[in-house]
Amino acid sequence: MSRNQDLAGLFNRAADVMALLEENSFRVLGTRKVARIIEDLPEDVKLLDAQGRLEHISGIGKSTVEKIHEFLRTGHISEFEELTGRVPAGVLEMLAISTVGVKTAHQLWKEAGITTVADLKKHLVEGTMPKMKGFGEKKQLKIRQNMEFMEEAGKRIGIGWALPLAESYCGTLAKVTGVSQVQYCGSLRRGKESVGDIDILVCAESSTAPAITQAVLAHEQTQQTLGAGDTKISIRTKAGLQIDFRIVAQQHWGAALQYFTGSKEHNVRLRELAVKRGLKLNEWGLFKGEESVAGENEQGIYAALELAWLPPEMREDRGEIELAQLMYKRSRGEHIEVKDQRLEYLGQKIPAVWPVLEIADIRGDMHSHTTASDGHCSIDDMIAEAKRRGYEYFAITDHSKSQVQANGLRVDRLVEHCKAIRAAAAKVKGMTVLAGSEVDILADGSLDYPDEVLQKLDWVVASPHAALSQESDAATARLVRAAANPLVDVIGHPTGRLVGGRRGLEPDMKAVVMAAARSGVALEINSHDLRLDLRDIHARLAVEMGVPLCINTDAHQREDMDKIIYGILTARRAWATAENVINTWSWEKIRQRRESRRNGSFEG
Ligand code: DGT
Ligand code: CA
Ligand code: CA
Ligand code: ZN
Repeated sequence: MSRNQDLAGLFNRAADVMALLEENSFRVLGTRKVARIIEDLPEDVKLLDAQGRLEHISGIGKSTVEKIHEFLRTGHISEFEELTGRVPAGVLEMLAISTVGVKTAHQLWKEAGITTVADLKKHLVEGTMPKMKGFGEKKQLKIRQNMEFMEEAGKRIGIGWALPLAESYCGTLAKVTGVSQVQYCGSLRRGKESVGDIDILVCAESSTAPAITQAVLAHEQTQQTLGAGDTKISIRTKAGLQIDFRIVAQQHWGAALQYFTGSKEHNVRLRELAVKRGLKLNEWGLFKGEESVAGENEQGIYAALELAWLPPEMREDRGEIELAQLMYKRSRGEHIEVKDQRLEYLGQKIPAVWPVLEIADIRGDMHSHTTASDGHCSIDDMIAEAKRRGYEYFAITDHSKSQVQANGLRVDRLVEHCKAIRAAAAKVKGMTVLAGSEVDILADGSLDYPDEVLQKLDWVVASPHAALSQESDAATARLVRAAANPLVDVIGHPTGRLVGGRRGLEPDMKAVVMAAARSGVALEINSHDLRLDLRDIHARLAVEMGVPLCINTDAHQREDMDKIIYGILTARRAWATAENVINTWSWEKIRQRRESRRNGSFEG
């Protein structure tokens, strides 16, 4: 929800300003924490406020509520503006350069008198930087390189780019003699929709470093080395992405894996748990004094902290630590009581081992296109591909008539198309082929085909494509209305957002999820790496409220079906297990639910 993001941005920015002004560090931390809480809210702050629920959110105190009120009234927070006025705008801009943290910016400002990014660049290029402690040639070069990179690339890289690239480097390194394991970490391993850089861990003795360096440099995507030592190699790829490789010995592998996977917030919590037990946790291991307690594998570290191991996608400090504590207890046969509100919905279902959702759990793709609308492959080709993947069912859902630019089908063409799909289906053994539609949800929430037409289809995905910048209230009403139609099986890419591109609809997602819960419609996680819609926090809301998800690829050609992995990663970030995803069920189970919704006997 972008209003929440804008508000969180103000708190984050204020925390930066406070740090630059050397305010009390508790105040800085507290402000950052509030920013994170707001960022993670699955509902619009305006709505929460209107319903008087703002003050009940843990971590949001009275003074924060007052600030939020001011923001909702005026769009700004005067206390923060007053603070920001005390720092030159250019100094704040510098913080966007990676490797320029608050400390460095403060130093540049106070010691060198540099107050603009342009001025900073000039000093770096001309070598006129005043001498300062901890500000040697190396650091200067790094800042300069990062500035140049920012000018080139500007923003974060989508997971659809980063994951194949990381896998390619990992594949290359796995073949190097002396390398026993390779794993990408960081935000990529956590399955985030976009990443700042790629972090790769290589398990080997440091004597292998030269061979590893050689292999990295020989990779066809490597453009430039930023640094190469015995334990760390940094490069820039041709696409402008930075990759950091770290070489780690076997006995530190698990600790390094855990540390570099993050998130930083998750790690901070783990370190606190370690400290409480008189232990020290870092990227080398978990230590009691000098003695190593754990470090060779991740499980050992979690277990020593009395936590169950959790999938990387859940490590965002969004309640997973509390869950891991309960899972650990349960695995040891202890009675558990759930007090944490966020965990309540899991209730007595808290497992001893988290049942990680896998690609193999997916039994069918329920949203795809053919040349009948804007796809690139025939009905037969798409069916063959689904069959090749071992799917038990497969839905062909071309666009409806309003999608003129996508060659959407008028009713007469839809009838013909369904005939063709069913004829093709009759030739397929062992896979149920569904003749469906991706029907447009029009701006007012009505559908692009009348009910009589939808009634005849085997599968109905309803998605918004146009009017994606409408007001939030209108977007809510639109999606709620579409969700209420029992002829709709799935709401496809519910917001229409594009990662790093279009904001899409910004409905009151809780209202949409509640409408889905009432009607029994599933909500899609569209797996296309540029969509990932529902996004993680919204899908989490669906899971918490018992609304099933449907993970589809929206394939427009055979190879698009590979993109299912991105949907799976997003679903894991939403704490979904196979149970929460309808297309891990048998077709018979889906069909029965569909029947009951269509004949009015469905009961939540
Ligand atoms: P990104 O690259 O912006 O998408 O996000 P990450 O999470 O990959 O962050 P990155 O690349 O800066 O660092 C990789 C991991 O290293 C991060 O997930 C956790 C760990 N890490 C980095 N900085 C810190 C820190 O200051 N404290 C702790 N505890 N861990 C850190
Ligand atoms: Ca990273
Ligand atoms: Ca990194
Ligand atoms: Zn669509």
